[in-house]
Amino acid sequence: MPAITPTQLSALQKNLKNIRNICILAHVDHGKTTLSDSLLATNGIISSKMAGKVRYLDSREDEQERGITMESSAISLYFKLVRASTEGEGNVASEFLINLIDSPGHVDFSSEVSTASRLCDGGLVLVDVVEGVCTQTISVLRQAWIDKVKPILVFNKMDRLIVELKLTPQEAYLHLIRILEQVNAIMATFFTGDLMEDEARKVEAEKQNEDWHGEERDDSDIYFDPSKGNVIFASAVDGWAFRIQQFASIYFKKLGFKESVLQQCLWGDYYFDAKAKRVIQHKHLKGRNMKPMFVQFVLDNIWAVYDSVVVQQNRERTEKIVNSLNIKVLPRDLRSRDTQTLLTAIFSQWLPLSTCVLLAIIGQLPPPVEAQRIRIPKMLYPDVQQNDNEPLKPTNDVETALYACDASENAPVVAYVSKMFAVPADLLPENRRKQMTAEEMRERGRRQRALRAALEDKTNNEDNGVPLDSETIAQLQAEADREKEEEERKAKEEIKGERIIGFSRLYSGTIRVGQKLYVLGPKYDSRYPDQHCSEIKVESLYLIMGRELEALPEVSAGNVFGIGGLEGHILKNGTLVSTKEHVSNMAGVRMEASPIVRVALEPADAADMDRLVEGLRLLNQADPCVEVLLQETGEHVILTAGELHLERCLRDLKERFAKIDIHVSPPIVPFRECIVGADLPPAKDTENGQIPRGMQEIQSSSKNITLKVRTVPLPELVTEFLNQHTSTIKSIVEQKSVKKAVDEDDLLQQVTLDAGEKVLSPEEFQSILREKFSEAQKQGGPLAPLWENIVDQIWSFGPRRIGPNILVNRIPGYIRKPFFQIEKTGNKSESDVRDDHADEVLEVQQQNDSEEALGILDVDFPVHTGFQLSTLAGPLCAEPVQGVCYIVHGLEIHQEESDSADVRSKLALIQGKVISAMKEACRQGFLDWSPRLFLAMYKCDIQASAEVLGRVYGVISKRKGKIVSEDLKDGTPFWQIHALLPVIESFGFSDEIRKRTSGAASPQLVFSGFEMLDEDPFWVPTTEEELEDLGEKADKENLAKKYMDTVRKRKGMFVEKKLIEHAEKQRTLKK
Ligand SMILES: Nc1nc2c(ncn2[C@@H]2O[C@H](COP(=O)(O)OP(=O)(O)OP(=O)(O)O)[C@@H](O)[C@H]2O)c(=O)[nH]1
Ligand SMILES: [Mg+2]
Repeated sequence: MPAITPTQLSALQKNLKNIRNICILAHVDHGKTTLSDSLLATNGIISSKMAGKVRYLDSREDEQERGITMESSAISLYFKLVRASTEGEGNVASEFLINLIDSPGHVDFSSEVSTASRLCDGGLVLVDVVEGVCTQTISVLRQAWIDKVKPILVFNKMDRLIVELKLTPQEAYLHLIRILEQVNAIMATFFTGDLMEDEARKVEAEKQNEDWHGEERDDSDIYFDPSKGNVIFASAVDGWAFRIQQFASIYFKKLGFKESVLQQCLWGDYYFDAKAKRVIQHKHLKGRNMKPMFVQFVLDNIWAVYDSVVVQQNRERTEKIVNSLNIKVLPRDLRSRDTQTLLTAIFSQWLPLSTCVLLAIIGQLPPPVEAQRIRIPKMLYPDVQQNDNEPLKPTNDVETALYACDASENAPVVAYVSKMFAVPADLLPENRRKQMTAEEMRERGRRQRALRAALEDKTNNEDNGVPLDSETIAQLQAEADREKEEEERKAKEEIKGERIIGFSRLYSGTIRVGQKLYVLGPKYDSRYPDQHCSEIKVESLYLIMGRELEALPEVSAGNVFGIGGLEGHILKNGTLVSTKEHVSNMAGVRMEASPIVRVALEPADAADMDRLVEGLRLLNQADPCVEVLLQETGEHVILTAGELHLERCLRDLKERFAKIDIHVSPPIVPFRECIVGADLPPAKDTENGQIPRGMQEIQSSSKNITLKVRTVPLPELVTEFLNQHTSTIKSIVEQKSVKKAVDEDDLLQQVTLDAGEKVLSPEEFQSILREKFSEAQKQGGPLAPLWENIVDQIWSFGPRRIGPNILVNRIPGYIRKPFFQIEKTGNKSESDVRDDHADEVLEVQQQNDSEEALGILDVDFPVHTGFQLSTLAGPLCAEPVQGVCYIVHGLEIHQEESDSADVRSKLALIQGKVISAMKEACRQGFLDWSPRLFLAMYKCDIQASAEVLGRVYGVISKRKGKIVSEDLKDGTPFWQIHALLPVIESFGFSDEIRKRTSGAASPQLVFSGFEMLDEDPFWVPTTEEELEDLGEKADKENLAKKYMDTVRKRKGMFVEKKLIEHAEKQRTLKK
């Protein structure tokens, strides 16, 4: 039971100054959940003896089994701070409410981190001092930076430096300095990144002759520095933590300094000259061998405790230390053989983790009022330069309320729902079984006693041969039975199913149960107030207490809470508002990890299909990252961020959402198709002379049109550029197609875009693209002349209009509008904008004289469509094509084939044939070159000690991975390995590594993009040498072919197979 009642908590919710909303962030396994245990113990939610062992916030069964957090969970904590009053005697107590969110560290769940940090004003960033800064450490720091979440750095697992690495205090100090430098270097990169953006804005403003209002940024307060109080040293398992401030307050009198002075020199290059009673710097040491003050006054003490308790297990010395620290340890604990108990007993009094962390949170992290002033403008206007010291001024009443975190009655309600989560319905407070009141219990006890007495009476009387009062007994018995039945019935009636609760933060106003609010979806745009918007009634409000929820009648601004009644209105995130005036959408969260692992699902029993569909609907809602699709083939497909995420989703589906057995297809991994021309001659000899490679001339089967298309590979640097700027192309296409067909829009929506990609303006994009092509021209090669002027002739990008392939128009006498020229649609009437894109043509030399005859404009769009289709599904295994340029050199119309009246009536048919002809031309042109497959790759980070290094390499190479780098981590015996691993080979990789190294190494896999597999899937040995090396059948496995065939087989496409493997043998058998 919490030490404080929900009523008290909701009173606390109103005291804005004393609220802190914080999250715990770190790389996987750096101790987040363990640390939060200690904080929970202060509220009596778990016993302090068990803190660090139960990992209470890992409430799922699989989280406990694997020891990995998979969902972020929140808890509200109460903290009372008693301070000596500044004026005169007596103490002042202040009460604080801390809403804490524990987030997962595994990359598969990085979306949970972004949903958590959005709701918080501050964060604890943990670093395991042995592993140091890891990949996720960097990304959580970046997330905090983007969301303007103020961080505190926690050096966790300090005990490992002593017990495992056996460092001396001096060595440990140097080690810590190094990690701190690394973390600060990362902060500096974010800062310079912002500076560069400012610079770009300034240039832009100057270009347009606007005044530049930007101010100089100041980076002094973004760094971590123990003397500023934003660095904590901790050991979450042993339950201790300190900031140097604590030691300063212990020592300042003894050493005769001011406390504030000592605070400044307890960390850094300062030494204490005991004789002169002075602090000196390194240069004044004059060869004396002295320890830095941090070592002398802080680390040495802690090392001494570990030394006597754990290493030497010397009871006398321990007792001495206990006495000198002036703390009391039970004799039982002192005698205990379990060193852990003794350690905890000492540290929980000397340097209690919870007090230190809570004080740091209260002292360093801003309350909602302060935080919102800076965070909200950034959320509303992410593209405007902002200075934390002088945040933007509100421009209307809603913004005023938001910036000030106005909790008053008439302030507009604005809340942000960052994710939806599922709770078993029987855990909701309204469904929980009521506890019996004391009165009821007494009454029940009385009746039971009466019954027992009557029964005893009966037996006694039987012995004595006295007739019994059977009626009374039967009556009592029946009553007891009825009661029992009643209870059972109630228990059975337990509410089944799952409820979806919104995980939210209220930024302004007060919400009450029963209130009506508008829900704005992520696509809501204040210019179209009726779209993506609906109205709901608040069904319930909850205080989130880990796995339990407490019902609340109302919530006021500045708090994190749960809300019921959003089912069917919000899918993953959204904004809740009480008025539609002046509000804007806060829901535009960017995806950190794009889901890459895709599986098809079907129920084990076909009759359960409905339940699967329902389960998938719930899953889609309850998980911020999963994507659920119904494919054209009728297959249900889910996309997940990785293997572990997939596992969790399946478990949830099977056990909670669908409650059925499910068959899962092997994971489907995407490929890309591409061509290279390295060792092929640039032109082919045919009967009619030379034809350039990739050139195809194809007549449509309706015979109306002949297309001449040349397919060539794009220069690598161009492909790379296009791949990096998908969202720029998307935004250009969107600007071009405003008001055009709606379904196109949806096509674009299906593409998940990378986070962190900067959207360029069309002009910028065009000029960089030009540079890239001219660079490619300079590099020379047989294709170089093709790149001349190509940017002006771009017709389209594909597939889906935004992919990394280009369609180029070089039809003589046919000029289209430059792709990058965007008309302001304002002065164009809607009828001018045509679906078929003919409005983008500038000049046509019409060869025909009659209006009716087939013209080039009629087939413009079909040619474009043919290109889009053929790049969406390439010739190898119908996967998307990348890095290919299709140049339309000619489009000849054969008027004689059809009379003009006929053409108009059959236009649709003819257009269809043109699409197929274009597709065929692209396909054949593609196959004229040497095709290649691109594999989706994972970037893989592993830390391993030298002993298991060999095994790790073994597993990586078995799975066709590549080592990119390997370094010995400074000051530790660990190697840091970076490798690339094909996604298709990665299933079971983590488990295999863990097994082979007995758990000593565990990899982190992050999707890193596509990489070419340099092998032609159609290659067979032809020269004599190759035949000699490989034999006629080329028994050496062609990996590209293997992958290609796997995909073809899965898609039900034709797979070329050798039917007879051992023909010779069969012949011998026949004889
Ligand atoms: N030696 C030592 N081990 C610790 C400390 N803190 C945590 N651990 C251990 O580290 C492991 C991971 O701890 P967790 O708290 O689950 O880590 P986490 O950061 O919550 O992990 P994820 O949520 O999965 O990212 C557990 O085995 C803990 O016992 C510490 O201070 N010292
Ligand atoms: Mg955890």
